[in-house]
Amino acid sequence: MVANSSPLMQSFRLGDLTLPNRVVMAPLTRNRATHGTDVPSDLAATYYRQRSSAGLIISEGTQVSQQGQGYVWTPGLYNDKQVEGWRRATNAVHEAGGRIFAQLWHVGRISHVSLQPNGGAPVAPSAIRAKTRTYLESGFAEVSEPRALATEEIAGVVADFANAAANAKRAGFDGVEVHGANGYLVDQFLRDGANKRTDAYGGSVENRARFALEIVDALAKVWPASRIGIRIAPVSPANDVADSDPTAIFGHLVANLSERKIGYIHVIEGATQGDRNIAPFDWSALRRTFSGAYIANNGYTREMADEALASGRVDLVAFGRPFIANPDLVERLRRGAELATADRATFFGGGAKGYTDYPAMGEA
Ligand code: 8OZ
Repeated sequence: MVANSSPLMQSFRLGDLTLPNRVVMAPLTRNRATHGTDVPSDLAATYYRQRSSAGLIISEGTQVSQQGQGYVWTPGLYNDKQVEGWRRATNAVHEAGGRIFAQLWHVGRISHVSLQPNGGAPVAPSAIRAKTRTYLESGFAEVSEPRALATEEIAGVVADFANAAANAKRAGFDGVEVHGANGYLVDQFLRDGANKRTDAYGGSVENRARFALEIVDALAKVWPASRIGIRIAPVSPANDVADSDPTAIFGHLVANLSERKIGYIHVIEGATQGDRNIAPFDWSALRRTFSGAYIANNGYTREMADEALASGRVDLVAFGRPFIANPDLVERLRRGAELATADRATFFGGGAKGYTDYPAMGEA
């Protein structure tokens, strides 16, 4: 390894964990779980092991229940076989000296009846269909019409997150991240374009943040607060969500997360996988609202990351797509080496091709 004074290569204390560098592997949906069971395959263990030089790996979105699934072949974390599959992956990462958190995911209305228990309607805060598509074994499809969760049902969904968090512990993960971004269930509750409820989970910012905070409180019964993170995307239009005042809802949420002393917020700045400047938002102000670590994400280059880290505006930087074709991304960033480009055709689904066959430098 080449000695390097780059801020990206400095170690970081995340609670009681020492991350050897500031490079986080962002969660990446790859749709390669075992067909029919949604158990992570042995290929997943290889894939994550190859990327274990990241300061921290955040797993691909992992559904907390069958109801929480919105795409075909995404892995779950709600039964023993899935726990066993994930244990192979976490063992592989730990043997290689890495750390990995599980991203806990419930898609809410971004789903299709064919993926739901008994072919039922996907659930959402309100019965408003998103204008977006999902993909099934048969290919892309419009998402199904959702039904609104009854107030009495919400505790059960929170319990599914808690159960998956306990399973994450059994599976050997180092912590958990709530998927609160990209228009999935937690984000649907947060944002008033998707949440038209009139009960204690809708209306005011306090009410719309209640579901997210109840999940975090349930996770904190299973994990130390420092091992809990949440991913948010305050202004992203991904999956057809919008809010009339993102600063109000996300400011309130993050202030309350700060009181709970969770480990980090993981913030997609701008449009997911898109324009960082899609809407004005004061990321620095959000960061100052929070006492824990700030993981920045969205289109960062090495130069942008070093600058953001050096300024103190961010603590860690998550890279997503660059990790697909660069298993040794940390070493490439360290050296300022060229990055390989991933083949979009193998992003989602399939086997080893485009998943575990990208070489590290010098292996090609
Ligand atoms: C790409 C394809 C399917 C899902 C997200 C979990 O955007 C996803 C996702 C990304 O957060």
